[in-house]
Amino acid sequence: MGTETNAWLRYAPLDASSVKKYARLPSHFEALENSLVADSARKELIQGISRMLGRSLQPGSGREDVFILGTLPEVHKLIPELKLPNLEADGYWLKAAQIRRRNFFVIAGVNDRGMLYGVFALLSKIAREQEVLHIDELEQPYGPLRWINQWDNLNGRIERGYGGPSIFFADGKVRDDLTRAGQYARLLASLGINGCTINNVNADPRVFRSDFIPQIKRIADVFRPWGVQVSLSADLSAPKALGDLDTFDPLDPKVAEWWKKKVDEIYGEIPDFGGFTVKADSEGQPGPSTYGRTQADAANLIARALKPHGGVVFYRAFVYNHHLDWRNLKNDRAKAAYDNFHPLDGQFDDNVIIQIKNGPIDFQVREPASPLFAGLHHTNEAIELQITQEYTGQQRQLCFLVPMWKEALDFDMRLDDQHTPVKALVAGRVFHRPTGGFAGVANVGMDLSWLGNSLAMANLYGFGRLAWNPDLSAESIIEEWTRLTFGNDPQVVQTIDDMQLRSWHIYENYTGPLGVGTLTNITGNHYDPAPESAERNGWGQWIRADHEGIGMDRTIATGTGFIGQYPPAVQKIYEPLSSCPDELLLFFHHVPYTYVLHSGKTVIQHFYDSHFEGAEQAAQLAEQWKNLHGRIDQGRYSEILAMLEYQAGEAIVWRDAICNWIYQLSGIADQKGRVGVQARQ
Ligand code: GCW
Repeated sequence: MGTETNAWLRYAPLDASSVKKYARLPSHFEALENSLVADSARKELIQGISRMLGRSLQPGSGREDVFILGTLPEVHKLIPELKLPNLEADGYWLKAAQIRRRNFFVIAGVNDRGMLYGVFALLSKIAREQEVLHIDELEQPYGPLRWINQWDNLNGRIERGYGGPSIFFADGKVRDDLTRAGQYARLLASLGINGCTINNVNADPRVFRSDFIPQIKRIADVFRPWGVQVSLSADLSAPKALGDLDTFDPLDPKVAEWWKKKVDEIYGEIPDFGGFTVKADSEGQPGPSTYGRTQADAANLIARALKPHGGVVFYRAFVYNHHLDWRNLKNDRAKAAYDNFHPLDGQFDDNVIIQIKNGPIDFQVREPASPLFAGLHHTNEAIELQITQEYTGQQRQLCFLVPMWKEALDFDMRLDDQHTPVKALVAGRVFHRPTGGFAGVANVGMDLSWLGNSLAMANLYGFGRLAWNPDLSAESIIEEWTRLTFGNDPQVVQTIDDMQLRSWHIYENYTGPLGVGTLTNITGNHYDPAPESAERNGWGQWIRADHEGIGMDRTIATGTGFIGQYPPAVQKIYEPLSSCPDELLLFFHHVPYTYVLHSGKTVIQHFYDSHFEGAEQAAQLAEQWKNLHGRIDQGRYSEILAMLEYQAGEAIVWRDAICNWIYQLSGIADQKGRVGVQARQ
């Protein structure tokens, strides 16, 4: 197929009637700006128009109808008649105008990155056969920072990566051939992603070795033309682990000096280096607790080294104790992020961003929004979303996560009883923070489809689109993606959109409904059904299922008190059983199996019904896909059909495992006779 690595940037030729629609687009271009990024913008425009419309754009000589590519001030100089809009960094303006009897199609960016984003936006519209001839469109990002995290190890393997080996590293070194890294940067740029952390947050200190930094520079060199800043995950113990010092105490001046020198060295090689992502005091990673220091001490230590160069630190809030005593009913891992970071609010430097996972546990199939989003008023924050489907089918099952992310981003924290959606908090809009934004854990690999199957790429696309504009609906995002990836045949678009939009709920149905957690094997592969693996160990992903009932009591009144971390108006929703939504019931409450949901069903019957329904729905997905036979290329058709048929089988495995488990525990048979005593008769 060859073009698969282009994902949503295929620029497939449009059919003749659509090509005609764009006949009045200019035949020439003028590029006003000179830079690496501006060159990419120009080349991309020429390539996209040529591939989709079969026309080769020529440099203008001052008289023809032209595409004008430039920054806003440059455009103003050329066409003073145009009144320039006010836009934030990375924003762009697409404007068709007739001036002095000449047709101008202006693609203007606030900076060269904005201009590149404008080109991608225009080409996306043409690929989707949108009207552009009279365009006047302003776009700017919702928040300043839109980063991707890759959990790549230097040996070339990727933690929780399901799309093959690393595109960056092999055998302890940066790969010789970085073609795929460059292609990846282009894909990211088309979404407006402006930073990428290339190594695992379980970080290897060797990235800081002086012979390694020039290797990182080679990656920065292939990212630069696309406006994507390279950044590194930092092991806080690096000064000691590399043998340079006998301590990594964040308050020791020698340690501060080490980081300053190291950061200066990095910027010497990579002047547009982005900064660091840090996982500390979590799951065995070293951290400031070794010296009795705070997370703020550690974050500020490296932030100060980065500050003179304009770099930032994404400091992860995923700090928790994985040796919790499960016998203590007051213990609760969900409380950890807030307990660790809320008391430090206001102590972080301005170039530190606290990176908070969307939910308080760990990327489960459904969780409430983390209360920490509302718990930092004097600190920058970012939301961490997981594109790689660690707990949601590992790209071997269909699970489009945008509807789930939308729930977190749109969740209203009701601070001071005012509308306070999470998206506004993370973008720094509520407390007028200098920065903030979005981080997505992608973990693409060398597989030609990047993530392991081409439908999963809707999650990478969706993350990028939401990071640019979280107000977009899941429906509009998937419609864009499907058209770009599979073309504009209405039956193809409608079928794939429908499958993708239903897929998260289907996966939830046959794995872990009612907010109970994914019920997967949490100590092993995070994939197979194994609910018992979550109980009676220190990891704190407890379901608390016994013969009487199920669910974690996180209430203020009788439980762990986790609900108390939310603003009062949110507490009022989750604390009383009468208002807690069914889909999160077991996250917040421990109830008997016979408890009656708002839906009118008992909890136990809901388990049976949702698992049988989910397995049926999964089987339907494969049937739906078969309707597309002959409408899309055979390669992708067969690859995806095989995946969906496998998924239908897995859904049955899940259904039976979970239904039998809960029947064994509860002793209550399925009213419909599918599980338990009646099933055996
Ligand atoms: O979900 C867990 C994963 C770990 C990961 C960790 C984290 C990088 O199972 O593999 O480690 O989260 O987010 O730090």
